[in-house]
Amino acid sequence: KILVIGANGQIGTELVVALRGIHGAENVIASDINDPGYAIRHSGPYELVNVLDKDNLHHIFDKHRPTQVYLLAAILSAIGEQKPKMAWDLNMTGLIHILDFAVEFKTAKVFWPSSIAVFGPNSPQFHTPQYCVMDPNTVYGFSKLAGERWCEYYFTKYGLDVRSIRYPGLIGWRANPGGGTTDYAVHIFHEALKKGKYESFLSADTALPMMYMDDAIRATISLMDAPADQITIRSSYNLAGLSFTPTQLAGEIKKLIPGFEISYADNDPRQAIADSWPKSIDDSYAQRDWGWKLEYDLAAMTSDMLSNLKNII
Ligand code: VAH
Repeated sequence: KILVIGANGQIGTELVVALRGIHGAENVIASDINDPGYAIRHSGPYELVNVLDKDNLHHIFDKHRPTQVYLLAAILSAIGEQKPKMAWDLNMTGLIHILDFAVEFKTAKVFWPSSIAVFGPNSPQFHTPQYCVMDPNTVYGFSKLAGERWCEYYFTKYGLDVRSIRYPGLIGWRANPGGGTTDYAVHIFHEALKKGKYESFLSADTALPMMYMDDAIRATISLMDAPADQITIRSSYNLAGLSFTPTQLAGEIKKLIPGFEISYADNDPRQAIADSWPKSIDDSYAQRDWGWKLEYDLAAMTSDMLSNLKNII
């Protein structure tokens, strides 16, 4: 049995679909703090889970004895700056509860998402390496950095096979992002189809590491399926994706929606968060340890997003 916690989120929604396609719907338990979207509930088992409620978690682990747990519940960068203590509590205490129950119930593998948000203003900005100065200045960023330290600690101290990826900004059509800084790169597609224009909350030349969700899900499953002795990083793997600016993304959309117009808001608080992050990432460890290779470039991502979104908007 595989337990996905945070199944209604941007990554969770996609992971439930992918894992159910591989393992069968009845073997993948979707769970979240609230009732699911229609699609998730009606394709397999669903539980209400609150990662801050130890009794609830103990009951779920005892009932399902999961062999794998994906903990995707988190508060992202932008909302994290509005609710810093709540973000720290949910992101940190939630993780520690899951790590403890995974040890207690001998869960074979645990996945936990980190982010390129663990890097900060003094990290190298281009081709940011796996190991470097990391001075994140968002609560989300340093909760993810601390979480990486906890993951490596539980591997070293208890032998827990916990694995992690530092995701770039993720772009997908099945579920919207919630409260992140890279969300502009999803909103722009919806607005392009609905209104033919979009006002970006990040400035025209803000380059960020991004990735199409199909690549992110494939990377996650590749990492989780890799033999344990190939995994040399037990904090979290850099994953590069592709780097682009709002202007470059708008240019790609214009090729398919010729009249599309982009404009730029100024002094949005998310600009400062984006400016503290790297512009591109080096993911040579993921390439070496578990054969990672990106499939979607900017053109392929843009056409796949638009062709899927236009059917559901
Ligand atoms: C966020 N989507 O914007 C997340 C992600 C790298 C960005 O961590 O907060």
